Amino acid sequence: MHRLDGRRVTDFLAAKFASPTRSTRLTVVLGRWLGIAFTVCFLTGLFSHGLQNPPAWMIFPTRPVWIYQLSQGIHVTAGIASIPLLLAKLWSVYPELLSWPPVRSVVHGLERASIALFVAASLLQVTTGLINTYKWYPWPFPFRETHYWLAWVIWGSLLLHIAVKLPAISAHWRRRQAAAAASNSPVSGASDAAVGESGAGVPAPGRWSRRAMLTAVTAATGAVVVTTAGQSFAWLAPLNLFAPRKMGTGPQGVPVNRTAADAKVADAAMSPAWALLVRSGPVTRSFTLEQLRAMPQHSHELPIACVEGWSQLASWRGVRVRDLLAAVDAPPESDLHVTSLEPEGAYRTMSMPAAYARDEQTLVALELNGAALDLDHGYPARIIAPGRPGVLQTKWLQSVEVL
Ligand SMILES: Nc1nc2c(c(=O)[nH]1)N[C@H]1C(S)=C(S)[C@@H](COP(=O)(O)O)O[C@H]1N2
Ligand SMILES: [Mo]
Repeated sequence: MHRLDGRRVTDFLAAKFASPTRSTRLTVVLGRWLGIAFTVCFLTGLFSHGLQNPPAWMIFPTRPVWIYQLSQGIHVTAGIASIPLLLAKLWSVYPELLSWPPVRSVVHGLERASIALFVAASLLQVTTGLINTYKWYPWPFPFRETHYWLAWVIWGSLLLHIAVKLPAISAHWRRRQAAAAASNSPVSGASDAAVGESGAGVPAPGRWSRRAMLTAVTAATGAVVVTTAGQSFAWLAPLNLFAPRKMGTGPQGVPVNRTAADAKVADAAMSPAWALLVRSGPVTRSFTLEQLRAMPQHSHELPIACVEGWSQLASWRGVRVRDLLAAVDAPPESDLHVTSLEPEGAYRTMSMPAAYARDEQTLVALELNGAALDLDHGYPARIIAPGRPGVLQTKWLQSVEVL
């Protein structure tokens, strides 16, 4: 029997998967792209999280009205793009992940631990994020909180990783430097020495050049972006093959996230006794659908922009929220508490900061694209406000109260 020798195993694996395409330069180039994609995801993610769980200093931009549609479309698209980039980057370094002994010193051990954390958190982040865009939640933890905290874990471990690898990164930042570094003294690992090439690299027969590898990664990234971004960006909608929601589908030409049947509101929403309750302090009024229709009606083109990335511009018509506030003598500068007829669940209640409540485009919508709201779009009345995540555009209204 042979004793299992770790070094032998990893040397064997490294030799088996060796490719002259792998080099520090390739890793740095991929790392740059991935770094950009992750930074974009992080910043747009913070914005989205802040809109839903606002810290005290949060600002709530309402113009342009498509600001959240844009930022969340970019968030989901950059997240999808980072999947092929992350896989390619892992491919470019994994002989190093297999190097033996696994820990050479305390610093080396810490560095590897941070990389393990970064890789695990990143893979979990992009796969759960992707699955989430398919409206599938096959896990017991709350998605948004987990997604948010994983982002900080990724960011922390990434900064540590960049700090540790700074010498290699700066030596291979420019193509010319990289060529020199590869032929003189490889900064990290034996991969550069094995390459024995310069610049874009002359491949050994039967091997890919680095440029071919980068072209393939670019093509793969471009392909996943182009076939999914049409859920968020109308001009790419015809190419939307894989994103789960298609623009222009669903009742009244707008996709539905959760139907009235799913939300168990159909009976309450169809009830002839329905009336919208509006309250400010001691003043309470209730408005029947007829009374709401008798008030001044306003029309606005506003998007539904789901946190899951799909969005759709639509034409909404209804009563200004600030007119309803005036009817109960509330100042337009009021934070609101809105409830849905929905009996339970996270969508039942919604807080609306004054920035939206006072906005002339924030409506209690009664119509969508020229007809009374479909039951699945929130009949008899729903909220539509500029610049807000779809999840806060509450359907099947019950009450609007000043906090
Ligand atoms: N009461 C209630 N409002 C709701 C929801 C819900 O499930 N219940 N879904 C929200 C989500 S996540 C989105 S993206 C939008 C979608 O609106 P639509 O179904 O009319 O397209 O409604 C929002 N309003
Ligand atoms: Mo949503």
